[in-house]
Amino acid sequence: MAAPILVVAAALVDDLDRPARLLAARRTRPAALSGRWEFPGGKVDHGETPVQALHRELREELGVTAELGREVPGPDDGAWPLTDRYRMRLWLGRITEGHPEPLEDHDELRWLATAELGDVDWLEGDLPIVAALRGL
Ligand code: 9L3
Ligand code: MG
Repeated sequence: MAAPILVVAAALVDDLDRPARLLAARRTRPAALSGRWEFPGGKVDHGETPVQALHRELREELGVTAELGREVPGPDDGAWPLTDRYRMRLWLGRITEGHPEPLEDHDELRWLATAELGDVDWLEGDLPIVAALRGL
């Protein structure tokens, strides 16, 4: 089987030290994932570092610039397994420029408080990350 493709994403929070709210985005595509919520991000392109890719994705998908905080490591060598094709790395982030808008691949954004994290239908692969972030 081909090596899994690396995806990067951000848990955008209102405050990196004392996060109270987290930005969730509702996907519009592909059809199988449409309507499900996720941490914004996407695939790392050739010639990009994961962090460069994440900044590009946040600009393209939400129109924002963010300062990245710590990486939230997953169980698979630091990454979060998504499917047999994809694994994902995720960083905390805080928006420093721009107001987030669902510019591509999303049709709705929500700032969720801790008590609201279970209110949206997260992608399967993102659920364990949501659980890991609850402790924050
Ligand atoms: N994916 C899952 N959770 C996420 C992100 C950003 C992506 N938080 C999955 C959905 C797609 C694949 O990774 O199957 C590639 O993502 P994209 O490039 O379509 O955003
Ligand atoms: Mg994406």
